[in-house]
Amino acid sequence: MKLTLDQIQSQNTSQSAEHSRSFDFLAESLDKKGNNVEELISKLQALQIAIPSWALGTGGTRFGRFSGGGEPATLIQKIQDVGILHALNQSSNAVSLHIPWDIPSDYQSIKDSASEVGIGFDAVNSNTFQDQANQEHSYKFGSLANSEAAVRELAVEHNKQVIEIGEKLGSKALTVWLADGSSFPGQHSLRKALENTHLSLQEIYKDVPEDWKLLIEYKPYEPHFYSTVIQDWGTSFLLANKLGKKAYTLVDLGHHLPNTNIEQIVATLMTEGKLGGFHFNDSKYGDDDLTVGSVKPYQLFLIFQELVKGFSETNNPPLSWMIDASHNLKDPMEDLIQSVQAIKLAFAQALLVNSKSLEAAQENHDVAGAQEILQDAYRTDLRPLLSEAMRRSGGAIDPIKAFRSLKVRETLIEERGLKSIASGL
Ligand SMILES: [Mn+2]
Repeated sequence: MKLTLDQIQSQNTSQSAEHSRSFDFLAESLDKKGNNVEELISKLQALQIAIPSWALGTGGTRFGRFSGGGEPATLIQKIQDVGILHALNQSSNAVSLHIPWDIPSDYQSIKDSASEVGIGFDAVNSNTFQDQANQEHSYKFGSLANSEAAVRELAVEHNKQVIEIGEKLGSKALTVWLADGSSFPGQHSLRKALENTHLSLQEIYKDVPEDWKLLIEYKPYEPHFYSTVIQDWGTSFLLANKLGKKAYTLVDLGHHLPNTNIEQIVATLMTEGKLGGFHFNDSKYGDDDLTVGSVKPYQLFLIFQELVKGFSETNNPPLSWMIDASHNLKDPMEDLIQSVQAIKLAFAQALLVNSKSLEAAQENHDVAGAQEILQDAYRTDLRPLLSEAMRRSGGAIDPIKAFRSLKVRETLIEERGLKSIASGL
């Protein structure tokens, strides 16, 4: 299935009068406050968030999985789904592949299907947290951190293969998330596990092309519940620094203990020029993989406020923006549309913050004033601005509404059947 511009514009026609009214009203009030509305729109149009290939099928929990029907069973179908999302919101022009769930069999046809719907390839993700069929050694007791050299070599080799696959597709980053850790005190040597990880990453780093980034993800717990080798941003940052200029820290919002000040982590990493990428999601308790902005939208805004400031005030390079969520209740595509909208909304709100007034309030220790400035931006309803940016780019004024009235899921079920199941989680 492919959505055409005509289909989307026919959806927009019925909403355009109401949209124009609310956009004009917003634009006028933004303008009065000294904002450059055209500049805001072009920044929103430029923001592109990569869609992870594993999020296009229904996610599961360890208790069960309830498939929604019409799921993409092949990589080409996954790319087609990202194409549909991009057609609707004009903000999802890349897919982030997970290897080995999505190893291309025919590179040219994969690239052709992607370019047909205007999709590129963002970071490729390696997987050493599960054993593959007929694998020679097991990752049960760790991969890059394993005490056995043969297991470490296998895991290093896998990462090198993932880089090769990414190069053929035009990716520019490898994301490494390790499940390595221990579930019981004394299970392994904490120092040796870290040192083995460092040495293994050094081997992988040698194969990272000069114009690539190695993104090191961290997570405090799960699947192990006593220690995780790369447990926090500090450990990731330490390894990235040891490895060199191609290595960066990747922040996954769900990979923090409750109440961690993630915006402060962003600020610190950007000061050091070592923030490489983002995995967006939301969480209430842990790595819940909930829709971005569904639980803590104010925190998301505060994070974006640091990102926006960081981009203008530090030399931190551009980031890989990706969603990393996969839930088991919603239509995965509607969930992704909501996530991308939440990211753009937080970004737009952050762009609205009057940085000069905020700095003045900070200099004058005007604590209440600083809060007023932040919350004035956060509490401005910018949804018509998002709609206008999408409309001008050829997308839908309301992507969820369009997804539903164009009967995307129904058509996909017709095409692929009710029982088609996506590879991956
Ligand atoms: Mn992640």
